[in-house]
Amino acid sequence: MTNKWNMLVDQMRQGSIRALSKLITMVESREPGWTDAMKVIFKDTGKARMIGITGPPGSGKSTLTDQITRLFVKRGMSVGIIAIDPSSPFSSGALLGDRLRMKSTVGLENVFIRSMATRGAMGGLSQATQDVAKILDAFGKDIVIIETVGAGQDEIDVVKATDLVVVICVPGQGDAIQAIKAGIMEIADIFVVNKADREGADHVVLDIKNMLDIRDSGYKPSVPVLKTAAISGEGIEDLMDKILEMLNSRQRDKTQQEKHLKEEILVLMEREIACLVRARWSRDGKLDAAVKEVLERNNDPYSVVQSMIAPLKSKIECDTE
Ligand SMILES: Nc1nc2c(ncn2[C@@H]2O[C@H](COP(=O)(O)OP(=O)(O)OP(=O)(O)O)[C@@H](O)[C@H]2O)c(=O)[nH]1
Ligand SMILES: [Mg+2]
Repeated sequence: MTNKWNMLVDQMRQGSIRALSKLITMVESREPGWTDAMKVIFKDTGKARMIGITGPPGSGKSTLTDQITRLFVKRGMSVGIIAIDPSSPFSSGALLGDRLRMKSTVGLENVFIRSMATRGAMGGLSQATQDVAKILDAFGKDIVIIETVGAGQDEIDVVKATDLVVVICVPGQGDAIQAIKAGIMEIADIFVVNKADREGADHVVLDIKNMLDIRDSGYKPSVPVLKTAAISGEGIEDLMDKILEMLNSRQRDKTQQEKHLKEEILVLMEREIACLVRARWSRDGKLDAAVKEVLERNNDPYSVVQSMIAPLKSKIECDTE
């Protein structure tokens, strides 16, 4: 590892917020040497619990995150927040908005907030988010909260990789359940009906419970449905207790972690291979030449891909024999 990375990792370990921010930026943008840095950082991970908070735009995710973070801190825990912003290619805009929403926790010593743009995440949003989460874990955060609207597969993958998924619904959005993207409902560990100060919250609770009953008619995994008014803090303490209770009961469940790790290793491997092949074929215009051949119908895309991976294929097949 180069001196620059070494210094940053050391400073981060000693608690430097500046080094932490810098490291995150460098890993996020995949600066050369990032994997070596992550290898070292990984040794310090595995202590933080990751919570995914997702729900439609404006449902109160940031307000709720702010409130619950305050309670975690009150109980002596240190919290990292990753807010994923779907709209802006730049994280600064998102940061300002989230800082406004999270005003009671911004500036607290034990809280670190980071915004990430969905667009332009190098190496895929899910992987980039997991890397940032690991750095926060290594930094010593007890809890890492990831906030995302859960639109699109990328964002669903982000929450899937957490230890516990909280899905927020709100009354007054027509059919509240319809507002939740397909694929999100299935991964919820806890449902929260926020804005319970508004009319119709009980109705949404019933709708969700009915949906759970229908879905799980054969068995009862008992996904809790809680009501909150994040704006006033109502119900947040109960939500936190539920989250901690569920996290504790899963403490020894290694299967989930194994599944996540396996998925992560495979995704990393795919990207590494793709990078290698891309780099090789971009050199000396090999790819451009192949494209021209295909264009002239002197070759086809399938054969090009076969020859792209041929050297790897023979090596890997030899290896396993
Ligand atoms: N009435 C009411 N308003 C709330 C409640 N929680 C949040 N809000 C308001 O809802 C609006 C959106 O809140 P946010 O916390 O920014 O929601 P979000 O889900 O993070 O929004 P995005 O990140 O933009 O998707 C803000 O004006 C909040 O003040 C609540 O419990 N009751
Ligand atoms: Mg928000």
